[in-house]
Amino acid sequence: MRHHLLAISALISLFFFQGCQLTGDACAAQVGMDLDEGKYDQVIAALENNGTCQGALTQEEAWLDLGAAYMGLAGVKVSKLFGVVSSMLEGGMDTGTLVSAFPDAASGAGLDAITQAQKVYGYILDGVNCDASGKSAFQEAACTYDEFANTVKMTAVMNLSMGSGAASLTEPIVQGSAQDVNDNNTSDELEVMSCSMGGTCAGSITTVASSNVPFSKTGFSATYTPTTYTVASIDTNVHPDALFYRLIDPNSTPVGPVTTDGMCKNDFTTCTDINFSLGCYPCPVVIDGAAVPTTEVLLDIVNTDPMYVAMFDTNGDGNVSSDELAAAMSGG
Ligand SMILES: [Ca+2]
Ligand SMILES: [Ca+2]
Repeated sequence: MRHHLLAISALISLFFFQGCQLTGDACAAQVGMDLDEGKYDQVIAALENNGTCQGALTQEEAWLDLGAAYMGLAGVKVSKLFGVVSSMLEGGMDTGTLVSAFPDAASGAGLDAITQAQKVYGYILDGVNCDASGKSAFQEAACTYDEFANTVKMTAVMNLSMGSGAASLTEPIVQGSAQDVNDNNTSDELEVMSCSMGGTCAGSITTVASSNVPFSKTGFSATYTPTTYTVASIDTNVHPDALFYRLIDPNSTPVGPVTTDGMCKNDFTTCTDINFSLGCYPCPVVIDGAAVPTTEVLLDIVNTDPMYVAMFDTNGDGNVSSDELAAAMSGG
Protein backbone atom coordinates (compact mmCIF):
# COMPACT_ATOMS: atom_id res chain seq x y z
CA MET A 1 0.00 0.00 0.00
CA ARG A 2 2.85 2.33 0.89
CA HIS A 3 4.27 1.93 -2.59
CA HIS A 4 0.92 2.61 -4.19
CA LEU A 5 0.55 5.80 -2.21
CA LEU A 6 4.04 6.89 -3.21
CA ALA A 7 3.26 6.12 -6.83
CA ILE A 8 -0.01 7.96 -6.75
CA SER A 9 1.49 11.04 -5.13
CA ALA A 10 4.27 11.03 -7.71
CA LEU A 11 1.69 10.77 -10.48
CA ILE A 12 -0.45 13.53 -9.10
CA SER A 13 2.53 15.86 -8.85
CA LEU A 14 3.61 14.93 -12.36
CA PHE A 15 0.34 15.23 -14.11
CA PHE A 16 -1.52 17.91 -12.28
CA PHE A 17 0.90 20.29 -10.66
CA GLN A 18 3.92 20.10 -12.84
CA GLY A 19 3.12 23.26 -14.72
CA CYS A 20 2.90 25.20 -11.46
CA GLN A 21 6.00 23.73 -9.84
CA LEU A 22 8.34 24.26 -12.74
CA THR A 23 7.68 27.93 -13.38
CA GLY A 24 11.40 28.42 -13.93
CA ASP A 25 11.45 26.36 -17.06
CA ALA A 26 9.18 27.20 -19.94
CA CYS A 27 9.65 23.85 -21.65
CA ALA A 28 8.68 21.77 -18.63
CA ALA A 29 5.73 24.04 -17.91
CA GLN A 30 4.60 23.72 -21.51
CA VAL A 31 4.84 19.92 -21.35
CA GLY A 32 2.60 19.91 -18.28
CA MET A 33 0.04 22.16 -19.93
CA ASP A 34 0.12 20.24 -23.18
CA LEU A 35 -0.53 16.99 -21.34
CA ASP A 36 -3.50 18.53 -19.56
CA GLU A 37 -4.85 19.95 -22.80
CA GLY A 38 -4.40 16.78 -24.81
CA LYS A 39 -1.70 18.21 -27.10
CA TYR A 40 0.10 14.90 -27.09
CA ASP A 41 2.04 15.37 -30.31
CA GLN A 42 3.72 18.42 -28.81
CA VAL A 43 4.66 16.53 -25.65
CA ILE A 44 6.12 13.75 -27.78
CA ALA A 45 8.07 16.22 -29.90
CA ALA A 46 9.53 17.80 -26.74
CA LEU A 47 10.42 14.57 -24.94
CA GLU A 48 11.33 12.01 -27.62
CA ASN A 49 14.94 10.89 -27.85
CA ASN A 50 15.38 11.13 -24.06
CA GLY A 51 14.50 14.83 -23.96
CA THR A 52 14.25 16.25 -20.43
CA CYS A 53 13.54 19.95 -21.15
CA GLN A 54 17.22 20.75 -20.69
CA GLY A 55 17.28 18.86 -17.41
CA ALA A 56 14.25 20.61 -15.89
CA LEU A 57 12.63 17.19 -15.67
CA THR A 58 14.42 14.13 -14.38
CA GLN A 59 14.74 11.40 -17.00
CA GLU A 60 12.11 9.32 -15.16
CA GLU A 61 9.68 12.25 -15.03
CA ALA A 62 10.22 12.87 -18.72
CA TRP A 63 9.66 9.21 -19.58
CA LEU A 64 6.45 9.01 -17.53
CA ASP A 65 5.15 12.16 -19.23
CA LEU A 66 6.14 10.78 -22.63
CA GLY A 67 4.39 7.49 -21.82
CA ALA A 68 1.29 9.41 -20.75
CA ALA A 69 1.36 11.32 -24.05
CA TYR A 70 1.46 8.09 -26.06
CA MET A 71 -1.32 6.63 -23.92
CA GLY A 72 -3.24 9.85 -24.59
CA LEU A 73 -2.78 9.41 -28.35
CA ALA A 74 -4.43 6.01 -27.97
CA GLY A 75 -7.37 7.66 -26.26
CA VAL A 76 -6.28 6.63 -22.77
CA LYS A 77 -6.44 9.90 -20.86
CA VAL A 78 -4.93 10.07 -17.41
CA SER A 79 -8.14 11.27 -15.77
CA LYS A 80 -10.13 8.56 -17.51
CA LEU A 81 -7.51 6.00 -16.62
CA PHE A 82 -7.87 6.78 -12.94
CA GLY A 83 -11.61 6.28 -13.23
CA VAL A 84 -11.22 2.95 -14.97
CA VAL A 85 -8.60 1.75 -12.51
CA SER A 86 -10.84 2.58 -9.58
CA SER A 87 -13.79 0.73 -11.10
CA MET A 88 -11.49 -2.24 -11.71
CA LEU A 89 -10.45 -2.15 -8.06
CA GLU A 90 -14.08 -1.94 -7.01
CA GLY A 91 -14.81 -5.27 -8.59
CA GLY A 92 -14.61 -5.53 -12.21
CA MET A 93 -14.11 -4.06 -15.60
CA ASP A 94 -14.77 -6.40 -18.47
CA THR A 95 -13.16 -6.45 -21.87
CA GLY A 96 -16.12 -4.95 -23.67
CA THR A 97 -16.29 -2.06 -21.22
CA LEU A 98 -12.57 -1.45 -21.59
CA VAL A 99 -12.87 -1.28 -25.37
CA SER A 100 -15.76 1.14 -25.18
CA ALA A 101 -13.86 3.21 -22.59
CA PHE A 102 -10.95 3.63 -25.00
CA PRO A 103 -12.38 3.49 -28.52
CA ASP A 104 -9.30 5.15 -30.04
CA ALA A 105 -7.13 2.29 -28.82
CA ALA A 106 -9.03 -0.12 -31.06
CA SER A 107 -7.31 1.00 -34.24
CA GLY A 108 -3.94 0.44 -35.87
CA ALA A 109 -2.84 3.94 -34.83
CA GLY A 110 -4.04 3.36 -31.26
CA LEU A 111 -2.22 0.06 -31.09
CA ASP A 112 0.92 1.79 -32.34
CA ALA A 113 0.61 4.47 -29.64
CA ILE A 114 0.11 1.88 -26.88
CA THR A 115 3.17 0.02 -28.15
CA GLN A 116 5.25 3.22 -28.03
CA ALA A 117 4.01 3.91 -24.48
CA GLN A 118 5.11 0.46 -23.38
CA LYS A 119 8.49 1.00 -25.00
CA VAL A 120 8.93 4.13 -22.85
CA TYR A 121 7.79 2.32 -19.68
CA GLY A 122 10.35 -0.31 -20.61
CA TYR A 123 13.12 2.30 -20.26
CA ILE A 124 12.04 2.91 -16.65
CA LEU A 125 11.54 -0.80 -15.98
CA ASP A 126 14.81 -2.06 -17.49
CA GLY A 127 15.71 -4.99 -15.25
CA VAL A 128 12.89 -4.25 -12.78
CA ASN A 129 10.63 -7.02 -11.51
CA CYS A 130 7.21 -5.44 -11.07
CA ASP A 131 6.17 -8.18 -8.64
CA ALA A 132 9.09 -7.45 -6.30
CA SER A 133 9.05 -4.90 -3.48
CA GLY A 134 11.44 -1.99 -3.06
CA LYS A 135 10.64 -0.21 -6.30
CA SER A 136 10.91 3.55 -6.65
CA ALA A 137 7.73 5.59 -7.06
CA PHE A 138 8.54 6.01 -10.74
CA GLN A 139 9.03 2.29 -11.22
CA GLU A 140 5.81 1.60 -9.32
CA ALA A 141 3.94 4.02 -11.58
CA ALA A 142 5.52 2.55 -14.73
CA CYS A 143 4.59 -0.98 -13.60
CA THR A 144 0.99 0.10 -13.04
CA TYR A 145 0.73 1.86 -16.39
CA ASP A 146 2.53 -0.87 -18.30
CA GLU A 147 0.15 -3.49 -16.93
CA PHE A 148 -2.79 -1.30 -17.79
CA ALA A 149 -1.38 -0.74 -21.29
CA ASN A 150 -1.17 -4.51 -21.71
CA THR A 151 -4.86 -4.83 -21.03
CA VAL A 152 -5.74 -2.01 -23.41
CA LYS A 153 -3.45 -3.56 -26.04
CA MET A 154 -5.16 -6.92 -25.70
CA THR A 155 -8.61 -5.41 -26.10
CA ALA A 156 -7.38 -3.39 -29.10
CA VAL A 157 -5.96 -6.48 -30.83
CA MET A 158 -9.12 -8.45 -30.11
CA ASN A 159 -11.34 -5.62 -31.27
CA LEU A 160 -9.40 -5.27 -34.52
CA SER A 161 -9.42 -9.03 -35.01
CA MET A 162 -13.07 -9.56 -34.24
CA GLY A 163 -14.79 -6.30 -35.01
CA SER A 164 -18.26 -6.41 -33.53
CA GLY A 165 -17.53 -9.92 -32.26
CA ALA A 166 -15.57 -8.43 -29.37
CA ALA A 167 -18.79 -7.32 -27.74
CA SER A 168 -20.01 -10.92 -27.65
CA LEU A 169 -17.20 -11.74 -25.21
CA THR A 170 -19.18 -9.98 -22.55
CA GLU A 171 -22.73 -9.81 -23.83
CA PRO A 172 -24.61 -13.00 -24.69
CA ILE A 173 -25.43 -13.13 -28.36
CA VAL A 174 -28.90 -13.94 -29.60
CA GLN A 175 -28.88 -17.47 -30.99
CA GLY A 176 -29.67 -17.52 -34.70
CA SER A 177 -29.21 -13.74 -35.04
CA ALA A 178 -27.12 -12.09 -37.75
CA GLN A 179 -24.10 -12.63 -35.46
CA ASP A 180 -24.83 -16.35 -35.24
CA VAL A 181 -26.04 -17.44 -38.66
CA ASN A 182 -25.09 -21.08 -38.04
CA ASP A 183 -27.32 -21.07 -34.98
CA ASN A 184 -24.90 -22.67 -32.49
CA ASN A 185 -25.17 -19.97 -29.80
CA THR A 186 -21.60 -18.76 -30.39
CA SER A 187 -20.60 -15.55 -32.15
CA ASP A 188 -19.62 -16.44 -35.72
CA GLU A 189 -16.80 -13.91 -35.57
CA LEU A 190 -15.38 -15.52 -32.43
CA GLU A 191 -15.68 -18.95 -34.01
CA VAL A 192 -13.76 -17.71 -37.06
CA MET A 193 -11.10 -16.16 -34.85
CA SER A 194 -10.66 -19.43 -32.95
CA CYS A 195 -10.63 -21.39 -36.22
CA SER A 196 -8.01 -19.04 -37.75
CA MET A 197 -5.82 -19.46 -34.65
CA GLY A 198 -5.68 -23.22 -35.07
CA GLY A 199 -8.70 -24.04 -32.93
CA THR A 200 -11.47 -26.39 -33.96
CA CYS A 201 -13.42 -25.12 -36.94
CA ALA A 202 -17.13 -25.92 -36.80
CA GLY A 203 -18.44 -28.07 -39.64
CA SER A 204 -20.51 -25.12 -40.80
CA ILE A 205 -17.35 -23.07 -41.47
CA THR A 206 -15.67 -23.40 -44.86
CA THR A 207 -12.09 -22.13 -45.16
CA VAL A 208 -10.67 -21.12 -48.54
CA ALA A 209 -7.04 -20.01 -48.73
CA SER A 210 -6.08 -17.87 -51.73
CA SER A 211 -2.59 -17.71 -53.20
CA ASN A 212 0.05 -16.03 -51.04
CA VAL A 213 0.39 -12.28 -51.55
CA PRO A 214 3.51 -10.19 -50.85
CA PHE A 215 2.76 -6.97 -48.92
CA SER A 216 5.35 -4.22 -48.91
CA LYS A 217 5.98 -0.58 -48.14
CA THR A 218 9.05 1.31 -47.02
CA GLY A 219 10.70 -0.63 -44.21
CA PHE A 220 8.27 -3.54 -44.32
CA SER A 221 7.65 -6.63 -46.37
CA ALA A 222 5.83 -9.87 -45.60
CA THR A 223 3.86 -12.55 -47.37
CA TYR A 224 0.39 -13.54 -46.22
CA THR A 225 -2.28 -16.01 -47.23
CA PRO A 226 -5.58 -14.16 -47.77
CA THR A 227 -8.18 -16.52 -46.41
CA THR A 228 -11.96 -16.50 -46.62
CA TYR A 229 -14.09 -18.07 -43.90
CA THR A 230 -17.72 -18.75 -44.81
CA VAL A 231 -20.10 -19.52 -41.98
CA ALA A 232 -23.08 -21.33 -43.48
CA SER A 233 -26.43 -19.92 -42.49
CA ILE A 234 -29.00 -22.45 -41.31
CA ASP A 235 -31.61 -20.51 -43.27
CA THR A 236 -30.42 -18.18 -46.02
CA ASN A 237 -33.94 -16.75 -46.27
CA VAL A 238 -33.37 -15.29 -42.80
CA HIS A 239 -29.63 -14.49 -42.89
CA PRO A 240 -27.15 -14.89 -45.73
CA ASP A 241 -24.00 -16.91 -45.12
CA ALA A 242 -21.52 -14.83 -43.12
CA LEU A 243 -18.18 -14.08 -44.79
CA PHE A 244 -14.99 -13.18 -42.94
CA TYR A 245 -11.63 -12.25 -44.45
CA ARG A 246 -8.31 -12.70 -42.70
CA LEU A 247 -4.62 -12.56 -43.57
CA ILE A 248 -2.91 -15.70 -42.29
CA ASP A 249 0.84 -15.68 -41.82
CA PRO A 250 1.96 -18.95 -43.41
CA ASN A 251 5.25 -18.84 -41.49
CA SER A 252 3.94 -18.03 -38.02
CA THR A 253 4.31 -20.26 -35.00
CA PRO A 254 1.80 -20.56 -33.46
CA VAL A 255 -0.32 -20.40 -36.59
CA GLY A 256 -2.59 -17.43 -36.94
CA PRO A 257 -3.72 -14.21 -38.51
CA VAL A 258 -1.96 -10.87 -38.44
CA THR A 259 -3.83 -7.96 -36.92
CA THR A 260 -5.43 -5.77 -39.58
CA ASP A 261 -7.22 -2.43 -39.68
CA GLY A 262 -9.33 -1.37 -42.63
CA MET A 263 -8.57 -2.43 -46.18
CA CYS A 264 -5.69 -1.92 -48.57
CA LYS A 265 -3.88 -3.25 -51.60
CA ASN A 266 -0.62 -5.09 -51.14
CA ASP A 267 1.28 -1.78 -51.48
CA PHE A 268 -0.83 -0.40 -48.59
CA THR A 269 -2.84 2.03 -50.71
CA THR A 270 -6.38 2.19 -49.36
CA CYS A 271 -9.24 0.36 -51.07
CA THR A 272 -12.89 0.16 -50.16
CA ASP A 273 -14.29 -3.30 -50.90
CA ILE A 274 -12.57 -6.52 -49.93
CA ASN A 275 -12.06 -8.56 -53.06
CA PHE A 276 -9.07 -10.87 -53.19
CA SER A 277 -9.18 -11.33 -56.95
CA LEU A 278 -9.16 -7.55 -57.42
CA GLY A 279 -6.31 -7.16 -54.93
CA CYS A 280 -8.17 -5.56 -52.00
CA TYR A 281 -7.36 -7.16 -48.64
CA PRO A 282 -7.64 -6.56 -44.90
CA CYS A 283 -4.78 -4.12 -44.19
CA PRO A 284 -1.95 -5.34 -41.92
CA VAL A 285 -1.15 -3.11 -38.94
CA VAL A 286 2.58 -2.31 -39.08
CA ILE A 287 4.31 -0.93 -35.98
CA ASP A 288 8.01 -0.04 -36.01
CA GLY A 289 8.43 -2.00 -39.22
CA ALA A 290 6.81 -5.17 -37.89
CA ALA A 291 3.38 -6.77 -38.23
CA VAL A 292 1.30 -7.69 -35.18
CA PRO A 293 0.81 -11.48 -35.04
CA THR A 294 -2.55 -11.81 -33.30
CA THR A 295 -2.05 -15.17 -31.58
CA GLU A 296 1.49 -14.42 -30.42
CA VAL A 297 0.59 -10.98 -29.04
CA LEU A 298 -2.45 -12.28 -27.19
CA LEU A 299 -0.48 -15.20 -25.74
CA ASP A 300 2.31 -12.86 -24.61
CA ILE A 301 -0.19 -10.69 -22.78
CA VAL A 302 -2.27 -13.43 -21.14
CA ASN A 303 0.84 -15.31 -20.03
CA THR A 304 2.23 -12.27 -18.18
CA ASP A 305 -0.90 -11.91 -16.05
CA PRO A 306 -1.74 -14.59 -13.45
CA MET A 307 -5.42 -13.64 -13.69
CA TYR A 308 -5.57 -14.54 -17.38
CA VAL A 309 -3.46 -17.66 -16.87
CA ALA A 310 -5.96 -18.83 -14.25
CA MET A 311 -8.81 -18.13 -16.71
CA PHE A 312 -7.42 -19.89 -19.77
CA ASP A 313 -4.91 -22.53 -18.58
CA THR A 314 -7.31 -25.46 -18.74
CA ASN A 315 -4.69 -28.23 -18.44
CA GLY A 316 -3.11 -26.61 -15.39
CA ASP A 317 0.50 -26.52 -16.60
CA GLY A 318 0.81 -22.84 -15.65
CA ASN A 319 0.96 -21.61 -19.24
CA VAL A 320 -1.70 -20.66 -21.77
CA SER A 321 -1.13 -22.36 -25.12
CA SER A 322 -2.53 -21.25 -28.47
CA ASP A 323 -4.90 -24.24 -28.38
CA GLU A 324 -6.20 -23.24 -24.96
CA LEU A 325 -6.68 -19.62 -26.07
CA ALA A 326 -8.42 -20.68 -29.29
CA ALA A 327 -10.72 -23.02 -27.35
CA ALA A 328 -11.61 -20.22 -24.92
CA MET A 329 -12.48 -17.92 -27.85
CA SER A 330 -15.09 -20.27 -29.24
CA GLY A 331 -16.55 -20.97 -25.83
CA GLY A 332 -14.91 -24.40 -25.53
CA1 LIG B 1 -22.20 -19.23 -34.50
CA1 LIG C 1 -1.85 -24.81 -20.35
